[in-house]
Amino acid sequence: AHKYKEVAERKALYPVKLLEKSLYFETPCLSLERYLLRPDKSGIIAEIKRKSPSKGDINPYVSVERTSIGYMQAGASALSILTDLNYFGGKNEDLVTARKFNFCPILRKDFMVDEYQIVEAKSIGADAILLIAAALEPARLKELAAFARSFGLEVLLEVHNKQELDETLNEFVTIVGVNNRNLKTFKTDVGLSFELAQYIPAGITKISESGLSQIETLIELQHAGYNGFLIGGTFMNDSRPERAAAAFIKDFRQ
Ligand code: IGP
Repeated sequence: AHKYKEVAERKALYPVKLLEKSLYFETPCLSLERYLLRPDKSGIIAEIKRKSPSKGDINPYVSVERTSIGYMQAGASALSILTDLNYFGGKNEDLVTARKFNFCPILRKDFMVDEYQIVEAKSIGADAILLIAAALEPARLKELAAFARSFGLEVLLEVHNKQELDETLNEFVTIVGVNNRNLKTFKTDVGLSFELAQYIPAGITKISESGLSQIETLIELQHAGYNGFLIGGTFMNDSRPERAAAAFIKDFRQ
């Protein structure tokens, strides 16, 4: 609910007409899907988040510039930047910063409820947005997905169970992420990704999200058909997340 208020406030300050002047409207988006599948990349989407509802403070003073450059150099396929302030301590400027120093696709991680946030995502240089099945009616999710695609933004659909997947998958979605974190208990169970893999249609790029910390798990997930891995905490818990990412990705590639 805080999202609607926040969006209304920003809309008043920065109307769509103003956002549309951003140079990024003239720049095509990079394809998250394509970068996940690139053989010279790792398939890892490396995340920047300062805090979270489940962990509290994680890395509140992280340097977005150093971390995002380091993630890219470590071989991340893409970056995930939290822009939600209330729960995750992020802001739009974090994504703007990451964009300035990086060539890889950037996922704007936020709770999307309004078209305005999608225009905003494009205006700050994002390449993809997250739509959470648990937070949106299927028809509404489809509208937002279509709207995002009209700007060239790719859509990552996040699901927690088969029902959400069946109800919300639509033709505007090319990437599905299974979030291993239970939203009620905040516990993660990678078993969920293994369970749901069989229900995600062929041709959709599959991502496993949350609670990933072991190389062996990633390899098993690859065997189960996953093309991408969204990793936050495992990197962000280090005072130098880019160093943790470099070590992890190096091991993963061996
Ligand atoms: C990363 P982890 O357990 O590696 O830190 O998780 C990512 O999956 C998680 O931050 C996330 C998230 C979200 C955050 C997944 N879906 C939706 C905010 C909103």
